[in-house]
Amino acid sequence: MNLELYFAPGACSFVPHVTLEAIRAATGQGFEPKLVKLHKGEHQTPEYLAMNPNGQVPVLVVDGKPLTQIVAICDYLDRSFPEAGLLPAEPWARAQALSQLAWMNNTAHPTFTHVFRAAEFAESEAAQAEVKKLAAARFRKHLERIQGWIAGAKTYWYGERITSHDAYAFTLLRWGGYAGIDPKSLPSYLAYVERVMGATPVAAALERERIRLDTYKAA
Ligand SMILES: N[C@@H](CCC(=O)N[C@@H](CS)C(=O)NCC(=O)O)C(=O)O
Repeated sequence: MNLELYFAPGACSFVPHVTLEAIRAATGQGFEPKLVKLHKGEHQTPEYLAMNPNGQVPVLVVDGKPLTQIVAICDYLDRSFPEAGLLPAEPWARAQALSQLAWMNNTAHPTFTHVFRAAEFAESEAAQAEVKKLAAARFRKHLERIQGWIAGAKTYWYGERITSHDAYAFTLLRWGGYAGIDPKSLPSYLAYVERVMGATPVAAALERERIRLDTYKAA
């Protein structure tokens, strides 16, 4: 199988990026990372839009065929490489895991988009500042919910194996820094993310993307 991942450093494409590194570690199946320079508009070219009409990362290309949307990509990778143990096998536990992944993707993630790209949601500077402030407060509640979910985690979200959930949890806490949320104010979430960052598949993706948990700047 030939796998290519279109990704941008620090973006949500970190989730399938880590997932593919976890698959490589568990099965030996490799993938080709394809860097997309968002600041240069590489996601808006006709060729890219033919793969993903939304003009977004990530795109997973499987034997020449593009697949978009993180939840679909993670589900596809889990079904293709069950030995990597990315999602629980038991139907109810699997549905719960997909429910959490979908919530991170369709609720927490778009809330952060309102912080990061407020100009797309309001015209005047004052209105944009208000959108940003309200979305940042809401985003903090989302991070607190994730902190509650991982409260019982021994090592990673699902025990000893790194999964897509760990990569999303890292990404959202990292984005929190841009929303003015100090990761130290979520101590058990931070301790968990520090463990996650030390795992081999995560460390490989962090290195390739050249990112760290350093987005928070004290006011
Ligand atoms: N629901 C989409 C979200 C994708 C998304 O929001 N991608 C962002 C990066 S985190 C992006 O490519 N933004 C570039 C743009 O919209 O211009 C998915 O799961 O793939």
